[in-house]
Amino acid sequence: MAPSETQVGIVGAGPAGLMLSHWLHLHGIHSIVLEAKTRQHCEERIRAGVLEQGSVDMLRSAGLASRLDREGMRHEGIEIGLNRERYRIPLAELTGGKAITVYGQHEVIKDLIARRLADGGDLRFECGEVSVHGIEGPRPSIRTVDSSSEDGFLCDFIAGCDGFHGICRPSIPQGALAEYECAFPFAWLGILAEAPPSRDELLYMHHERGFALYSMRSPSLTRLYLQCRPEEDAGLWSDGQIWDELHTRLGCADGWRPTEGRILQKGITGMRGFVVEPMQFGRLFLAGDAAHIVPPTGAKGMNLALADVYVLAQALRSYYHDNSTAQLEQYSAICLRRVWKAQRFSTWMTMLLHRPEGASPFDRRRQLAELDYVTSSRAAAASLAENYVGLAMEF
Ligand code: RFL
Ligand code: PHB
Repeated sequence: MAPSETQVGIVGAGPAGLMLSHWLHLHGIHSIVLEAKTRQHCEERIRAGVLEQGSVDMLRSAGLASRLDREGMRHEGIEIGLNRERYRIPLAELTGGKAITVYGQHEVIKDLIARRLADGGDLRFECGEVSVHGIEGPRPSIRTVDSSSEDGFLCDFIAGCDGFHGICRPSIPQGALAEYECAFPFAWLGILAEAPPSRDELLYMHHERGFALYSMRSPSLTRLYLQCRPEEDAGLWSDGQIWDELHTRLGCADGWRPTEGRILQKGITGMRGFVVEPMQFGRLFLAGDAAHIVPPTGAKGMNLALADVYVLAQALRSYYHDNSTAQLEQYSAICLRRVWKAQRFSTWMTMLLHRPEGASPFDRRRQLAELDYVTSSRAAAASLAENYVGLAMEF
């Protein structure tokens, strides 16, 4: 069978791949998105929940925010908890009016898929085994193979938007990219509960027994996390044990505690920092989790994915419309400046709030002093707020 042709072949239908495809469409550039999983799986996978101000502005400017503007929950502050007390970080007040919006990643995905299909986009789900070829040459290709068929796609460029466990990054010859990695000695046990949120803002709680996070997804769904050990099995935690631990860690001196509800999902999320440099090899460009991951404490992963593909789409536009490769050559350097700042912030938030096992008495006191500083100094809170709502996009 003759291969299909496209200008940009995109591997992966997560936030990075779908958003890139939409931007390219707006710039008049053809793309095909090849996704291993089913559409339903992509639309139901519960992951991130916090959009930076810049991500919301970007979705609006791309014409993708009508449901986000109706259903997204704009939060102008977050709370840091310490010693059963809550301290508010007034994000909007400290950043000239910027805020975050709580809107599930799967809702962003649903909006993007619906819009790409309405615009006649070529999205292919359940692609079987996907492989990339000829990335060093002028005409790379993508091949998909399943039990009944085989397809080929000739491309000008390939965008590897296939997440941390995808095939694009490992297709780059060994030694061509530098890998930087940091493993954290904790994980999160996350639950989704059928309970209306009983606080208006997110609560990041430092507790002797470990970190806990109170978040939400909608007026009827709460999302909560508990610091646990990386090797733990979510199935070994009974619902009762989870609620007991959440009450112990999140409960406050004023009597507030999370409202219980039926637990709809539970799972363990490992925590690590990872970056490859550069985020490109030949005609293969990596974006989002395929190129970098951050620990979730800073709520940055999905936002970084959206920022990467904004830069990549602009660079591809300049290639096709102005016949210039200058922006494509700058793609990795531009993204990495933001990625490393997000990596710094996410690591700092993680180490500020978690309880490391075996910390020395010196480190423990230093950590408590840092929490005291962040919750009492306007300058320290302003720095947290500036990073949390998202640094300005740079080009
Ligand atoms: P994704 O979302 O992983 O999408 C990659 C897609 O590629 C597909 N794929 C393949 N397709 C074809 N062939 C192959 N060989 C393939 N291999 C994989 C996959 O099926 C998938 O559809 O990557 P992308 O687009 O780069 O997006 C990154 C984000 O998903 C991720 O950074 C965030 O979810 C991280 N994250 C958070 N980010 C935030 O910005 N704010 C948050 O509040 C936040 N909270 C979180 C998070 C991630 C979490 N987990 C579960 C890791 C909370 C948690 C608990
Ligand atoms: C979430 O709601 O899933 C969430 C919120 C904030 C984080 C991480 C995850 O830092």
